[in-house]
Amino acid sequence: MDRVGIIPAPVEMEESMSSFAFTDGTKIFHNFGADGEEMAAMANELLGKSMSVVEKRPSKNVVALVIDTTFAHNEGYELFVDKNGMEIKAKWPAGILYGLQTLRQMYMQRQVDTTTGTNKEAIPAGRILDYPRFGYRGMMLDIARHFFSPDDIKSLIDKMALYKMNHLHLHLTDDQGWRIEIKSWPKLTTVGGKTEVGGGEGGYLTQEDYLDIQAYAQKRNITIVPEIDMPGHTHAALVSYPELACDTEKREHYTGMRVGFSTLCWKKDVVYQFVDDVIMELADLTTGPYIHIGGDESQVTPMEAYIPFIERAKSIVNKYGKTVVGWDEIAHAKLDNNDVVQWWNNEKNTLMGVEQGTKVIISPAKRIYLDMKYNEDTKLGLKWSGLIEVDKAYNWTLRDLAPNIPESSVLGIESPLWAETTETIDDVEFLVFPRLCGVAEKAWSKEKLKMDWDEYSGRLKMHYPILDKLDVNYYKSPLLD
Ligand code: TNX
Repeated sequence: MDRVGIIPAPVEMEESMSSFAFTDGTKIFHNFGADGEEMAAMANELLGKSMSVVEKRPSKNVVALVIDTTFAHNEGYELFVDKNGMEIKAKWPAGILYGLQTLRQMYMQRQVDTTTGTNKEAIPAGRILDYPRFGYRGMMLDIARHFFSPDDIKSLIDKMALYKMNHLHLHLTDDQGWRIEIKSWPKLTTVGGKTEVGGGEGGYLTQEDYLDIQAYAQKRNITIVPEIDMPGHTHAALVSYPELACDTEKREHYTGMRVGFSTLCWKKDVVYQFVDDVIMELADLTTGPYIHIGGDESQVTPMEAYIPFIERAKSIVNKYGKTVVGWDEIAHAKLDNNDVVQWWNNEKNTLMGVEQGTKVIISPAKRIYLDMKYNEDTKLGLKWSGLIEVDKAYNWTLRDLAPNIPESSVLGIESPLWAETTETIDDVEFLVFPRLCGVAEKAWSKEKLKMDWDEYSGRLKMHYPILDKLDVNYYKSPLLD
């Protein structure tokens, strides 16, 4: 088993001297009813097989998916392989899914192994015990600066799932576009969704699209975290409904890349009615616990207005039963231990949150912003927080980067992809992969005292053929040659 490069690195792995080879007669057994049926179908999908499901567990040639409620780790799993077959044991179906993703990585690597005499259907025997370091392992996709279709979003979900990520934060609104249908304010999308950076045609998710994406994600144990950015980053809303601005002037669409010039008018009742309506509809659609209220770069909202605005937005989110997440600026407001601060830029802000008891999502721009260029020659991306080669996105520890943020406050790690420069999902993939693989490892695997780039990069190299097979347009770093 140690010949295979699993990412994120499992907690424990032992190899034994045999293997199990799939044949046409390999069966799937499970012990968890309708959910088990679904998981068996997922196993076939992930492995590209059509194994039939049997009710009685055979002694040989079987893939057994076993829920054991006494297993110690909620999202963890144990994968056991010997010559008679394999068993994935977990407390939750999510753990079974992660065991399958590990198996899928091993299987795909074997499929492309060109060593003579290898049986491409053979999985090395051994045992893996695995469970995550953090419960929040995420990526953010900005569909406001450029719009990406439900199919694009689903294809990204598939790839996140392979690396055991479990939260997809969708940045749904910004100056350039409003991308989620709100039935009580229809012009947000019919007007505000019409364009994007560069003047392309934009687009938006209907509520039906959103539900469909959410259900697709849920099957892969991924929770959608929707973001409505406010009070800044709201030009598209102001274009749609000028009464939400202090000056009520009619505005033109904005298709550039500047930030920090728009604000909802904090003095107006209609603005709070608007926020209430939007959050009510979104909370109603969303199955996950979080609603992200943005709160970043509100440079034209005076601080004495920003603070009460955020507090009011928070109370609306809480009223609809959801937990607030916001960019680190929101920690200027009064928060409590149900809230979550997303550290992207300012450690001081983040600590103001921690002092109020909030949880923290780690998203440092200088290390894991996926929209930063890899090097000076990278055509896509920005570089305001630096150039981020694949090693720089991996070689950090929480202790080095944020010695004052206690690990007990950390919910997890999320890597954002801002989409100012990415017009297509191929562009997105180029910036996301392979950096996201390393971020997934940081969020899942035990933190090592010293980051071992040599060891990691060896494993990462073994994922190139997997990414090729999945048709991912990834960046081939010269560091891995
Ligand atoms: C800063 S990160 C922003 C975004 C931009 C991004 C570009 C954050 C909370 N705000 O509005 O898209 O930089 O990297």
